[in-house]
Amino acid sequence: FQGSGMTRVVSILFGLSAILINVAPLQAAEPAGVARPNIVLIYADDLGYGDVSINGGKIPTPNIDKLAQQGLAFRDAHSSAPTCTPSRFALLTGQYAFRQEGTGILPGDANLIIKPGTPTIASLLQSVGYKTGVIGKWHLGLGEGKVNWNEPIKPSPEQIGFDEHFIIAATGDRVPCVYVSGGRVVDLDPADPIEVSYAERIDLSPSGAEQPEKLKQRWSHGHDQSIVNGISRIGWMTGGEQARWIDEEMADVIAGQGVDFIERHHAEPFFLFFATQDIHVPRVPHSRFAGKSGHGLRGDAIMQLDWTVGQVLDSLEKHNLADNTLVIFSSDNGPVLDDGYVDQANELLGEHDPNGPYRAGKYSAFEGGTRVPFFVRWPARVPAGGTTGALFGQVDLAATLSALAGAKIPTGACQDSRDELDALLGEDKTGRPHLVHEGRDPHSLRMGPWKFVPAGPSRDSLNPGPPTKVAKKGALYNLSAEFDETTNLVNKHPEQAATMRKKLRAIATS
Ligand code: NG6
Ligand code: CA
Repeated sequence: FQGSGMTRVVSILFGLSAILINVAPLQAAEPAGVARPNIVLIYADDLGYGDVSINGGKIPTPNIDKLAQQGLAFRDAHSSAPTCTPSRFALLTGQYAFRQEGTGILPGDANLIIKPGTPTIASLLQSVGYKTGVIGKWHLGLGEGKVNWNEPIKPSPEQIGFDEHFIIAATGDRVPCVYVSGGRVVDLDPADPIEVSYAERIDLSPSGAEQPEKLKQRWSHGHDQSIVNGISRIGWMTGGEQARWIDEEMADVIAGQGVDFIERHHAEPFFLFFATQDIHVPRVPHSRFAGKSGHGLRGDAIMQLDWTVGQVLDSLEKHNLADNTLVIFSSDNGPVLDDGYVDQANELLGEHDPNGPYRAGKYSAFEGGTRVPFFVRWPARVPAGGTTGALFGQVDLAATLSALAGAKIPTGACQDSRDELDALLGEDKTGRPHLVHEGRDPHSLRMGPWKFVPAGPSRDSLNPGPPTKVAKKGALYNLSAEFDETTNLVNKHPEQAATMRKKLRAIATS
């Protein structure tokens, strides 16, 4: 009796699950024929438009090139700002960073600048069932008030939509030089607590300023405070010896975390924000890459970045996820050569052209500041081998990925983010009608082929040096006639300049 009862229950359950399986595809709100994709956003640091070989770079980047060739290559895609923190803020929140005070380059002990509860790409995807994780460079602050690095740190990425994190708090050149995961410093020995300060010299051991000759890599400007792993950094740090990272191992650690995340979540929809430390300074690649590019440590770091990308892509392949994973590859700002360490980035540059045909790079109001590599691969949906000239902003990813995944953005949130899914998938080749290129103040503006740079100083080189001073009337360039912003058309087309000046004001005050 029991046996036959069980059999009946099992067969009813079996029948029910068969019905459920049968109806499931009809209910899905997905594009016909494809399941909702996993999303992997690979975000390199300080990688210029021309730094990848598919965009003309002289350093081989076979994995990144392959990714681009298997999908869609953007020619006119932009980070929001020419530095890290505001770009990442805009990327995750779908809001231009200028709307909030205190969103410039953050010190390593800054507090989280995205208020818990603010919708982010991560929280939006999480709301529709994605497992979300961030690995690598964070640089959006942690905790509130004075952070105690020896206790659980809150708020962390967990409070703004990431189920998991394994991050460096700020940059490779800023203390604390430790990884943070689950709101705690990884491998911290409680008997050797960490102290961090940007205000006061708490580290009385010799600094980078005092012992430059003993350093593994010397500083050229700034970066002369606490010495960690033979390299002096910005800020002071004591303790946490066992938890300190080793720069040479960082790419392996981050790649390993990425592979592990995919392995653990391969059976459910996931969103991975995979933000490499490469190729930010200090450029200290593993011995597998050091000296291998023939273009110095900066080139070696590019090769290491490419290897890292290969690790993530291989892991998708291994789990049979490549076809239905949307992989986006980009960078947080344009390129820089001397960013504070003596690493021969200039001397060994050779014919390599980090900003491609564009003007200037990191920190600049000109195109090289924000026009970055941007590739989209989603074999199930996006044909291979495409290119697009659509104007695309990373600030649009919040609304675009939400639209793709069916997440609803609360009213008033992500105010600068536009649903540009058609452009992301290569179906609309125009993209945004206008895009702000955030600067310290003022901001520049793109409208179609036009670029308007208001009056003010702007970095105009891939190295520190005197800025170019844009005169009172501003500068206007037509990028369809020339890529490199050399001919100022502000006197020839004053009406276009006036329209753009007005538009900038309208966006800033909206
Ligand atoms: C600057 C640092 C630079 C880099 C940058 C942030 C000095 C002299 N320069 O202040 O080395 O760390 O901040 O880069 O300290 S970013 O990519 O994170 O925006
Ligand atoms: Ca950066």
